[in-house]
Amino acid sequence: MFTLPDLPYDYDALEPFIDKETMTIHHDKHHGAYVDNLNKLLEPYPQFYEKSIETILSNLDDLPADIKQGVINNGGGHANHSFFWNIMASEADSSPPSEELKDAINSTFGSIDIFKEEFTTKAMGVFGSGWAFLILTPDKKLSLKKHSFQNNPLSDDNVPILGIDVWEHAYYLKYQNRRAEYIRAWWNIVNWQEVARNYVAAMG
Ligand code: MN3
Repeated sequence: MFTLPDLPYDYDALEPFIDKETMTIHHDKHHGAYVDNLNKLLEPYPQFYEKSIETILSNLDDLPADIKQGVINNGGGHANHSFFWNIMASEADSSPPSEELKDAINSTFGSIDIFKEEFTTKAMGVFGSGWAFLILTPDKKLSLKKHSFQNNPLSDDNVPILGIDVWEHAYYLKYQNRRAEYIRAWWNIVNWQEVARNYVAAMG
């Protein structure tokens, strides 16, 4: 069985950029529902309870056809949100990118500022519900990618390094339709240490 992980900080830790009420509903209700639905889908196929969600999403062809799309949606939702909570931290706990990550971003995008601009443009360009990701491709290149719904980068053999949830449930209570304002605020609470760990792990 899959379980809803606790947030790695308090519900109000990301204030004032992401409010306590949004975090509570987003984690307990939205992420919670993805986990519940995933467990229900896998009931007839309990062998999948033994696998990690990352392994399942990396090998979608192993899934029975009748649950495949459901696992993409709900397993993706579980993996994406588990990832998302960890790449954020309170403003006090967020620190600048490590030298190694900074060098990689600089050589791919030109500078951290250009990277942030291009990432923001990607996130603004997601039509409807979805995510923007910084990924590491199989040939170990950093790249930006939009994903609809809960499709996870691992299913395309890419490793997520950083990502932002731009479903309206992630920001509507505080920012209503102002996605750009949410994204601008979000940069203040990126946990660059965790992002750097993701990068180092993906580089192998
Ligand atoms: Mn969400």
